[in-house]
Amino acid sequence: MIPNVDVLIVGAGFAGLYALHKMREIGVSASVIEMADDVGGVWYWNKYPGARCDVESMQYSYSFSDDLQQEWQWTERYARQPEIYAYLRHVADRFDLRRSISFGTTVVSATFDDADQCWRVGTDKGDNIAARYCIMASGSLSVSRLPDLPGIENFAGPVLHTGNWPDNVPDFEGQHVAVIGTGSSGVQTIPQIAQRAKHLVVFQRTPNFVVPARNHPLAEEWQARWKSEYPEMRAQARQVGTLYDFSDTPALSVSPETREAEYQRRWEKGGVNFVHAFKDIMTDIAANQTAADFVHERIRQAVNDPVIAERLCPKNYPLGAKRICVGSEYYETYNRDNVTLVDLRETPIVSVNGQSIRTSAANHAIDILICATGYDALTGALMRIDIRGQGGVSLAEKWSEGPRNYLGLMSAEFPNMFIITGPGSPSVLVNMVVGIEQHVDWIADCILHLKATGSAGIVPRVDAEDKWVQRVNDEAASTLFTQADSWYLGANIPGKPRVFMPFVGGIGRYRAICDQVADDAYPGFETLKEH
Ligand code: FAD
Ligand code: N01
Repeated sequence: MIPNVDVLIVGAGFAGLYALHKMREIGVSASVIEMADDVGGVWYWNKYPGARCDVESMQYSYSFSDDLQQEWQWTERYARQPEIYAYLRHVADRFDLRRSISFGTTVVSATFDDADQCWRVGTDKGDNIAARYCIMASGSLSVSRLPDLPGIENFAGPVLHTGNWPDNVPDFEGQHVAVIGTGSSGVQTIPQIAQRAKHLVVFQRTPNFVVPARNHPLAEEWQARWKSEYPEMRAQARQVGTLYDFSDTPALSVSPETREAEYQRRWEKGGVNFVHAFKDIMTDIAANQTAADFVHERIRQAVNDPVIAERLCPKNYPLGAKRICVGSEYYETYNRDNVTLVDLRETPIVSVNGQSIRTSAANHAIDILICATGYDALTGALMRIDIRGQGGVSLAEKWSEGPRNYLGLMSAEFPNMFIITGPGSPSVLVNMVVGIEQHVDWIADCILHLKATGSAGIVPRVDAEDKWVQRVNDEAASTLFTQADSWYLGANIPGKPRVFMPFVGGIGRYRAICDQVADDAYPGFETLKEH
């Protein structure tokens, strides 16, 4: 049985591992519960061909230990999944974290005990653990979602989800493979599968904007120089998330030629940096259209068949309002003879049968079905746990109209439960390792403050929470982010409330707000007195 602890952490990805290390550092007892049989989180589950990060490896890594960042060698500009997984395994071993992690165990309930002022956490193994604090490091993109296709349960071959990829995957060679979904996961895996499969059919519902990665091996000297500059680089990243080349110039303030040249320069360098070519791309639809037009032209250049090229051009939402994708040879893949693109808006799937997928226009013979169909993002992992706060109030009921919390960190009536990179925080809009470290450090300071002041805990006030939720909504409404049916809004999950969940104000501003709250002795929160 898992023993009682001061801090119970759910999840052993980037967030849970650092939280455990930090809790030990501040001298509180902590343990982690993880449903997988190893550490890694996303990088344990997403073993699909082509999986890699799209924040550069030198930045998509922890900053909390200089020894760690100096000794670890990345091999590519954007590390592949096996390398990031190896890195997280190394972190677990290097900091002796495994002895406090219970693997293969799922947290199913967490109930606040008003009398004893602690959380009582239940698992699928029958544990009942008392912990004063809970840290929900359960992930923003950890609950994968299969599509509701008529007859999918009758499909005779393997049905794989990119976010829950098994170790023993059948060889794609000589097989008829289908990929449903063209978000970041589909974009990464489609070119890889196309190289192996006899035939690949891509079922696209909405095309995405895909910028080239321009991935390459990392030169020794370049990595050494970067490491020597880590103190300054990490300090900057704490303000901006990722060290992109941010512009202060509005897109329409320059000539079309200058604009084109700037887009071209960024296109050639590769990566998400493209979106930061002008300062108003995510706030002004006319500015945004110039970037979209540029990408449309690149698609038309890359794809030989003009009809297929038009199908691949996203036209009904602003660039960046759905998470921009970073790909390698993505558009070029549609020039291959063994790849077919099916536009589900023209010809929807009618049924899945034993060995085929039937659309309104054709029957496609399929041996292996790959679903790159995304996640119940940001709230999904929390909603799967029966979380009950003061007086038995249910988090799922409280959030039924959309997530409500203060600073994205804690929800009123749920004392001592901290949420890492969840809704109401910059979360998935920034380099998530930076967001994770900021959250964990803030939580550690908060726990130390509570200990120093002899408090049994902390809980947000409802009025502070209401104001924060309003602010998150208002800031999002002033951008173009709300103008697409994205998972940021829960639009990919039938019945999920349509609320833009992350805080769009950036990690620097957000950090300043959180720090100010801590410096001012936690206004907007109430502390619990020891009984
Ligand atoms: P996760 O890594 O999701 O870990 C959460 C863990 O909690 C999981 O292991 C899960 O099994 C466990 N868990 C959940 N519920 C329970 C429960 N009830 N009981 C027990 N265990 C539970 N972000 C970037 O900033 N840059 C990138 O380049 C980038 N690339 C990505 C690529 C892919 C393929 C994906 C899917 C995401 C990517 N992300 C990227 C986002 C990614 O989610 C974060 O960067 C980061 O890995 C999140 O770490 P985490 O620890 O918060 O969550
Ligand atoms: O998921 P998605 P993802 N029938 O939700 C389609 C991170 N990530 O796993 O847009 C047909 O983006 C759906 O279509 P539509 C990153 O933050 C990063 O790709 O809903 N199609 C869409 O095309 C990313 O944003 C990397 O119309 C269906 C696709 O499936 C997030 O994870 C790599 C369907 C889902 O796209 C999620 O990415 C991978 C249906 N019933 C992931 N249901 C990096 O490169 C869904 N779709 C860093």
